Amino acid sequence: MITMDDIVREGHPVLRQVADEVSLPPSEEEKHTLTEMLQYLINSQDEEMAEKYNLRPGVGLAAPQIGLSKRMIAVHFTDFDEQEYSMGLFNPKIMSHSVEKTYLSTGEGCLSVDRDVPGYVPRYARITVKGTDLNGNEVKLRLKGYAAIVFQHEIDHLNGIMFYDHINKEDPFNVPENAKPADREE
Ligand code: SB7
Ligand code: NI
Repeated sequence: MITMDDIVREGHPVLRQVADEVSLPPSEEEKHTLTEMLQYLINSQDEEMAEKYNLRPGVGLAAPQIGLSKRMIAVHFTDFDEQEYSMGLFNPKIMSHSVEKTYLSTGEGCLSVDRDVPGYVPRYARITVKGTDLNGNEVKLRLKGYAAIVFQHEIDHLNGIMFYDHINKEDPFNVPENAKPADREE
């Protein structure tokens, strides 16, 4: 079982590496690891499990965060429009994105970052993602708002990018150009 002891923290070079593609079909070991990553997220959102094993709640996890430089992500969350996302993806790729941006008014956090980093993280408002799921099926997802933000945060990890790399250093709460908040009515 994956716990916080397995999560690598900022400063570890693996978080800055460009992760390797998983050659398809994935091995049994790769499928097992991705299943465990998804299970971490499910456990971390279960109050009893989270308390018992000291799990910090997370809606997503990327393989580099457990020290594995491979293109694998897991997500587990319900979007603002009640749509549920619970899956593991091999080789997720953003095929296209909007010009319009979005951001969370609360900023972002990361299981690999043990401090608050305030500021808006500009993200594409809409993305299309392709990847291969745990059953070996090719999937194509059209995502907007919060879901688009979570997938971009995870795919960034595969490219060695941390959420705070996107924050405007001079003015962290400057509203990004072309952007509407994903979590607030305007
Ligand atoms: C806020 C939090 C996350 C994504 C987008 C906005 C995920 C946090 C957990 N992770 O560190 C996953 O990489
Ligand atoms: Ni993260």
